[in-house]
Amino acid sequence: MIEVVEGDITRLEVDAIVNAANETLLGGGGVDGAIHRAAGPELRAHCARLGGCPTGQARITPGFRLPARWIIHTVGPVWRGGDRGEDALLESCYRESFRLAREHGVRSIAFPAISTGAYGFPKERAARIALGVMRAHEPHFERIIACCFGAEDAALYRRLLAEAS
Ligand code: AR6
Repeated sequence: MIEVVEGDITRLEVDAIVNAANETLLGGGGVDGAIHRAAGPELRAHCARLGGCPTGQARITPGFRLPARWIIHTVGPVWRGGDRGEDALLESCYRESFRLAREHGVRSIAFPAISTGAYGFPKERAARIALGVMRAHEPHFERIIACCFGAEDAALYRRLLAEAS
């Protein structure tokens, strides 16, 4: 079942949360910064050993001080106008995150709106891609959460979910 939750992803009590990281995996601003602050310095030390992650792929780490057991770090595409493969790369982020989640026995997972902050991906276009991959994975999970940072994003996700049902 897909749920829309408004708020800070670091607070969610789920098996795994997804991080919108950059290719270094060493932290940054936005949701990445919030996750690193909440998980504690052990996360950066652990990530430093992973050797980065290419755009469209994902890596998994423990959640350290988070309520979530796992953090799945994925690197969304920087929006460059839409004809540089951005849609396929964003879809790949969601798919690869789900693939790692299933490999690790994750039953509940929360995603932020990957690429729609600093990386500038248009929000509705990104949400349609996110929800498409989430729907395809619904049978394999107890809870799939679209974690929205702000009422406007939550309203967008709720509208798109209602449109589809
Ligand atoms: N919980 C849930 N969502 C959040 C939170 C939070 N605590 N904080 C922000 N968001 P962004 P990107 C939302 O910029 O566009 C970083 O510096 C935010 O409102 O975090 O993929 C990385 O290191 C937006 O809807 O990620 C990369 O360099 C969404 O999360 C770069 O930013 C994504 O915004 C990645 O950019």
